[in-house]
Amino acid sequence: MPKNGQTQQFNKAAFQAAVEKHLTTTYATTDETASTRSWYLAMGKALAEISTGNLLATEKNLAEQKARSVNYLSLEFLIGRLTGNNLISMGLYENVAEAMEEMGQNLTDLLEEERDPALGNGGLGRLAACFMDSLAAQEYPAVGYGLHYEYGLFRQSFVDGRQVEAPDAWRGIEGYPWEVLRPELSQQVSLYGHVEGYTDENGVECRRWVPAMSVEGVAWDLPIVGYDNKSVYPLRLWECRSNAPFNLARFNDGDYVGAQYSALEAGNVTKVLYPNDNHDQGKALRLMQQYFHCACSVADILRRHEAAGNTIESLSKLETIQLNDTHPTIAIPELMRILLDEYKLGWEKAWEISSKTFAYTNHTLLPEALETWSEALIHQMLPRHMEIIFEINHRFMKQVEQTWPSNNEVKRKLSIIQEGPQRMVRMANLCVVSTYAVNGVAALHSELVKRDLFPEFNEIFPGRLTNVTNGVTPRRWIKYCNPGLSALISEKVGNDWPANLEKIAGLEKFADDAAFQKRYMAVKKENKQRLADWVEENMGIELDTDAIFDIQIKRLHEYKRQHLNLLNILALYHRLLNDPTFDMHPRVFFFGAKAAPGYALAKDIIFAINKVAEKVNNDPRLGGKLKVVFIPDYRVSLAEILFPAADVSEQISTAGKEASGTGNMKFAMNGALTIGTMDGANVEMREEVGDENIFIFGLLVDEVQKLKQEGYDPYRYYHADSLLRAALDLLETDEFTPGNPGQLAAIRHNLLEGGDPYLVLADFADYVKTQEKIDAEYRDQKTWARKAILNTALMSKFSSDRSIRDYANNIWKLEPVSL
Ligand code: 6GP
Repeated sequence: MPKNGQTQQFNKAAFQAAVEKHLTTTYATTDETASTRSWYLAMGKALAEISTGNLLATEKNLAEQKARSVNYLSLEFLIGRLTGNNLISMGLYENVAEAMEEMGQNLTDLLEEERDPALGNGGLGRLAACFMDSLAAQEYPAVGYGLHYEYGLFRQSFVDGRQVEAPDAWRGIEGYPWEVLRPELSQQVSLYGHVEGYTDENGVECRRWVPAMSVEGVAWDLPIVGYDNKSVYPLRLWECRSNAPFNLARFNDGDYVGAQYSALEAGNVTKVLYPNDNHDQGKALRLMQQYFHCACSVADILRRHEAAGNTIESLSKLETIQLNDTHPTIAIPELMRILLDEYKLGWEKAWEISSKTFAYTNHTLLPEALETWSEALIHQMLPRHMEIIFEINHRFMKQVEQTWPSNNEVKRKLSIIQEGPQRMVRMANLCVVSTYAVNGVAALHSELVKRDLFPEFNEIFPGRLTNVTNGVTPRRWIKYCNPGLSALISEKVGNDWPANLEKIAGLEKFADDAAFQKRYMAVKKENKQRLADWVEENMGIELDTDAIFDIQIKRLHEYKRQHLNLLNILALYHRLLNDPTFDMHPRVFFFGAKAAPGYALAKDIIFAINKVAEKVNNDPRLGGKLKVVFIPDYRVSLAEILFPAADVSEQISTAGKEASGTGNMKFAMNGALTIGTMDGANVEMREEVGDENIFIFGLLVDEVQKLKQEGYDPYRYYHADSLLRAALDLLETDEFTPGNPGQLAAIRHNLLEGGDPYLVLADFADYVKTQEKIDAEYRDQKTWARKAILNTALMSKFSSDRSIRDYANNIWKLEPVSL
């Protein structure tokens, strides 16, 4: 049983009274008339009362103990539904199920009423959510700082196979029951204006920012409940509200209407999450979002620090700020500005504090994702910050000159300012120069960060560049989403594994146990049935759970190569129809993916998969052997059904492109076997499970680089491989778009004339061969079960608890503090 204090404190009658109270006073309904949704909301509010109390107690305790904390700054937190997960962490799942049952309500139905807070795009945002969970579970003092977007990631539907986006008002009209407004924590954020010099009372020449307008930042806290402990940490999300009249310059000029108009614009700052994954769009409003986020968060960190009676000189001893990719980089010049202009510390002192406070995580090597901002834009919106960036660069360039005298090439490469017709600020360079630690997110990725992205930085700042391999929380991604497997694990290794995933290795010795294999595979079957039921109910497609469930779920991106998967499907289709000797075990290929609304080829790939699905699923000639299911509106709550149901996990990015991946870990924990390239964390997963228990294929990083250097010619593969040719050529016919040939041709065009930038054709043959191997091995269910069990047993390294301990021990130097 959990040792959780909260379970003991739970008073059923008081809880039920709180639910009743919220039904009437908050949602203006009664237990006779209330909808399931109102019951869910009232229950959520009653639970939030408990967590808010613990949040305030945690806050007080940490301030009193002067505990060192991490501040995790991220523009994205893809938390998913909180209610079920928080109930598990609070140790109240059964108690609340019973309490609600007595009130005539079924907990499972109530949980289905919650809409996912989709405040992130993909990997980076979901990692931030897992990290908050692991910080709280291990009681490493932490505050998560993000934005309270009015609209989360768009909702996706398909109209004639094409992606259509709709706004996601995730809070509904009633608001989100778990969030609590913190009116006392509001901040004012300045924008635009100019910088002026002045002489202070001691005759010292100073600079100060005279902003032209300000907006208000309002704090909402979401509770991150520690698993099996009492600590609750805030995920603090800032909402932008306009101050009216706030455009001081225009207001004073008499432009009253103009000033109000800008107020409307400022109200937009936190309206919507930018829907790009691994891609920088460079819009002014995005820079405003970033600055708004950083200004509110840095001010709040300083407020906490001072309220606890600490001096500014001790800031870096008590607080560390982790930048989740470069999106919050502007926090660096913001802290410098405050230390220089408000605390009047002088450059050396301010720099010493600031550069010992910040650390930065890099999440991608893709050039199109590396952020740059035009100097002109920063200068206009944040004139003082631009001055400070120049000064940081000026001092850094002197250091470069000392290390590489008169070497202009190195200077050009390392400079924070990129020269050209339009000068740009390179945010990653600013981060590396201004932080005490820079980490990649998997061993291979961190090596490539050192070798290819920042080799000179690695020389000039020895030891600064390091690795922390990603992980995922076993609470949400095993215990909550896979109750069948969880029960089986607990029976064999005891029930404390969710907080100590090392324990799961105890399953290894049952891998060959026939009775255990049976039960393990029975759980898998139930999970496949749960997914099949969802698909039938929501999409009207009937599935056979004896088929191999093969799943690729992640953002749609060329580098992730959903189109490689598609080409294999087309090859299977071709062979089933044309080769009488060809046989295959029935297989269902599942996809789940959103494409950035402006990413045309990604949308074409979605369309093509949907069109192929339509045909394949209804073609009697295939004898039901091949099914394709593209799950619409892929999100965390659907992931919770998909991961446990997978037999095969698709992790097929071009080597060197996927920094880590985290879905790969969730699949393997839940007993899916990976088909994957030697990329990201696949490499370390292979180390853990052994080569026999994972299906690796494709070019290695160095082979990819070599092939590109030598001049890659996709036509060579096209001409040499008749199966590949057949698959590609199908895209030009009207086989899947009757009467409209060529509707799918854009993909073929990109792969042939377009030069196939992600080497899909080069990896095709090996991929097909490896899929055939999987087909053969699946037929031997005993061997398959053994491998699946070993995957679960050998995944403990990939708990985000381990990742967070690595950060805490090697980077942040944090100690746990229990409540
Ligand atoms: C992602 C990486 O693509 C993925 O490989 C990694 O697992 C994840 O970050 C967490 O580290 N990157 C992004 O989502 C992104 O937008 C700028 O990077």
